Amino acid sequence: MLRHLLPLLVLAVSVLSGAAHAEGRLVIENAWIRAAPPAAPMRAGYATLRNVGDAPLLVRGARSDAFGDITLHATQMDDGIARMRELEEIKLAPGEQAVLEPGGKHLMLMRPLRELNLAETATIVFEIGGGTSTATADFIVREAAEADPTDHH
Ligand SMILES: [Cu+2]
Repeated sequence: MLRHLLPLLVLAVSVLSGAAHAEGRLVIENAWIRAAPPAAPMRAGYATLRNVGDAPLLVRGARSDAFGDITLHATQMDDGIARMRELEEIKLAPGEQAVLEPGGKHLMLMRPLRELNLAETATIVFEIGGGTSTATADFIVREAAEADPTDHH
């Protein structure tokens, strides 16, 4: 029994230490979720993602126990009309940052699983690279600083 278990334990430890190492490389700042009526079927999340490591980094997606599904989106103006498209990943070179902000890239937070009122937080886990490492941030619900003409959610 023990003989079969041992290789599994070694594998688990090496995966964990790999994750901890990569975790230090993605820094998530200014994380917030736009306030919305309780019945809103989706929300938009914003943050600054910074690669503080010395290797390129791929942010492939995100998950949270507060939402049924999260995708990476970009908003772009198309003949004066704001349109969204899904991003497969966000690539960050060493030292590079991506600003997720109203009118630009954002997290599309779909199927809220619980109420999220002003000043409450939702924990969002970003999946990095092949999905073996993650970075986590608490997103706080707040009003947008000003009205956003490209907001279409
Ligand atoms: Cu969107």
